Amino acid sequence: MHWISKIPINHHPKQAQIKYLASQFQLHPLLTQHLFNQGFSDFNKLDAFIYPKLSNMYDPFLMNEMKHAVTRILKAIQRNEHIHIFGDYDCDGITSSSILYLALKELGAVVTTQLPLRSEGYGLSVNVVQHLPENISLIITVDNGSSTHDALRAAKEKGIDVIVTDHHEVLNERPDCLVFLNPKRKDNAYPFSDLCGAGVALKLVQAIFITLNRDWIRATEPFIDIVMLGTIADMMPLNDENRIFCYHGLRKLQQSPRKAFKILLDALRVKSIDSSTIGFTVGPIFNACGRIGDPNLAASILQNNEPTLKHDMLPIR
Ligand SMILES: [Mn+2]
Repeated sequence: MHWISKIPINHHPKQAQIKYLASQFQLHPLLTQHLFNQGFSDFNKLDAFIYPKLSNMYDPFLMNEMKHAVTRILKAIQRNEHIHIFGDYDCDGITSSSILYLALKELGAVVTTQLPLRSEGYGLSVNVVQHLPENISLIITVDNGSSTHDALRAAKEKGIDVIVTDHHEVLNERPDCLVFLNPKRKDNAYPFSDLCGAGVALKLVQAIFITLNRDWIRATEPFIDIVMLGTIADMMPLNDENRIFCYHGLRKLQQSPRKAFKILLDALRVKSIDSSTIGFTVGPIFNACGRIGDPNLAASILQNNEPTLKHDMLPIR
């Protein structure tokens, strides 16, 4: 066991605190010492690690430009503007667009989603912008948009506002869009930069609910299984805020799965669910939709409260 510290507990300079934490959490002193050495060195930090809590999610307004994003979206809802969510064809794109769609729909928005086919290429393109229905006045990208400068210019020329929400590295300057949400932007102020696209979408939803004075934990919790799927399928590190999403998302999937997941898990005859089930079974099914078919179909299953799974969508056994 290579991770065990070479310092025996009785010689550790903080042995009193480690023993105290071990007794408080009823952990083996050796494990507590290891966690202590990994930075879980006081009661609150260890408590947050062992019992991940939705209330420990970060303030979404720490993300640069979040307030501006919320203001524009609420204005669009109030004015009955047509909001168009544009995602990506992989599982993260499917999940991020579905989270935002479901939340905005619940708030009474006029909203549609679109994921490109793989043959159409990644990200918002000039071609997509040019073929949008006339009445769209706000595009929200999810899981893409940080480097799509030509498409943003085309949208600007058509008078369409664009809120870019993304988590990919920002290759050039800030894209020329109305709002730019990305925990990887160079001047990022958000404390955790390893969110996936679905994670960024969830932070936006959380910020909208906070602004509307809703109980944001109760309002955000219904999407926790979807953000978990996006986070694991996009191979994000399962620490920090991602750990909160995945802990609660996996529990929800285990205890009270939404209908779409229930049908899928029943078809797969999956009994117990952990991150490997998502990473090696459920995630690849959603990713495959974008690889060999139409990812919009997979998204519609998550976005529909009464989904049906067609027989030809089941994996071959
Ligand atoms: Mn992604």
